[in-house]
Amino acid sequence: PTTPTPKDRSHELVVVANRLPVDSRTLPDGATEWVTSPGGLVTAMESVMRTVDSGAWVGWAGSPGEPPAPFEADGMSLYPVRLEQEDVERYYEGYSNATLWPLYHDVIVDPEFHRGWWDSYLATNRRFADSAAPVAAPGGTIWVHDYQLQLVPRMIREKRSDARIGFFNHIPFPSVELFSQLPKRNSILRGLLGADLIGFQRESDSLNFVAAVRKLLGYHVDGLTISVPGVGAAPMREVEVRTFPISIDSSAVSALTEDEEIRERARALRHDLGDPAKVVLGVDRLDYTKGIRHRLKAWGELLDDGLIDPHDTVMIQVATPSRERVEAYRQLRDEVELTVGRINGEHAPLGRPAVSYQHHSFDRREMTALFMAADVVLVTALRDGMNLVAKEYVASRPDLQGVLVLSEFAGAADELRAAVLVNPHDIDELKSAILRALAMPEEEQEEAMRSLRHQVMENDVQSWAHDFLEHLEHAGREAQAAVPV
Ligand code: ADQ
Repeated sequence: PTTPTPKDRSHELVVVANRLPVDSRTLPDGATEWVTSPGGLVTAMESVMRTVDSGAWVGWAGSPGEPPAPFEADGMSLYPVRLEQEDVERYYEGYSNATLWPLYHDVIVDPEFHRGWWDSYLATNRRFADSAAPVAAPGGTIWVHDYQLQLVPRMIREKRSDARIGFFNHIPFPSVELFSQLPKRNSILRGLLGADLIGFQRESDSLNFVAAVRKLLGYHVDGLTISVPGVGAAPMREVEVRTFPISIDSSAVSALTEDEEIRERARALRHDLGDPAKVVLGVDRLDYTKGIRHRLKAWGELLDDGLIDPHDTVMIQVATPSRERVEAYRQLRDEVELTVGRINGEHAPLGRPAVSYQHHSFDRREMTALFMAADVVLVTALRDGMNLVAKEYVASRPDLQGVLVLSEFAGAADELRAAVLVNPHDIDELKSAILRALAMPEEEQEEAMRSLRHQVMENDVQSWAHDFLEHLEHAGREAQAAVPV
């Protein structure tokens, strides 16, 4: 049940993200109902929201035009931001997903630069900032998320210098050489530097950001602390940059594996595939950063070479529909589906796939059953901020069986050192890694999985969020006098 209750200047903690953590559902009588979407960020925020008296979330409700009035859900106040259809096309699909996304993922596809997109990004970021600034309590905390909203920290600071402002980037931050291609790059840096604390997934992202600030803005940098000149008469500020690798709700995922129905489902999944000796799994949003084409190429070649027998080894590829109005995503879908069709046409035994391809979403329980049924999970991202699938697989294997093949280019590779690490651009290396994973003796699997689980169970998304907020509380001092610029 939801009740509209906008509250000004009353929230101790305000989260700002492109999307609100809810999806709308139309009921048979035509009324709208809001259902919480079970993403990682929502889970993380639920745990920190419980520690404050009053929490709020500012974001887009998911459909263009007139937004719903503010409402309450799960003990949080939600403030919907208005996006017109044109903003969806220019700010979201354009500048965010066709300019920033490919550029920040090392130009796997060419980023597009259009001046109209930038104008919309600027205007839309302002709308998010204008919604967030008035609802934070005096001295309250505002936590801005991700690449769609990089201008928001500074825009909020201009109105609310009393607030503590944090920013976390969920995707990589590119090297200064690549970042320099971005038109309006300095505005992006200045936008981010409105925060007191800027968090990244891996150390290399933090270092890339600091290098860009030093080179492009010429600000004084001491380690990961940046001295930012105040605007007008405002004093010099110190902005902290720090690495906070995001995680999952590890114990909740692990607990699902105890559920008898899910265990049965895992057995049934294997049975439906013809009880193969080995099941290999890939789970990704259908995105060109995830290396799905490289994975299928390696798999196809292993079948061609006769090194994998499709009668006893099956691959499942789950590819969640994503950004289907952006051209590069349409092309990718066509290519992936063509390749899967070819592999199956050439290698699948009668009545059974060589690659079982699923282009839809699964719920958490089904996903856990898939992880429990998989002998090998392939995470072959060409570039990925973190990659939560890798951590979900590990959390789903308290039996200590199963092998994770993990790209060095996923943020998770910094922590999950016991995985079979691979450079997915090297198809031969990828093929060897897959064969090694398929042949790995049980004791070796156990040893690796024990080490991976230690990492994932100890560092969950709740501790990630608490850690960030704890650092934010101490960040953002006025700079010491006489710091050279
Ligand atoms: P994503 O690019 O979306 O996230 P990822 O970290 O792998 O990538 O998270 C995807 C999530 O969606 C996982 O929880 C996964 O289980 C789920 N999922 C994928 N396919 C699904 C399906 N068919 N059905 C149901 N669920 C599915 C961005 C960055 C990442 C970063 C996260 C969090 O690109 O690098 O790890 O944010 O910061």
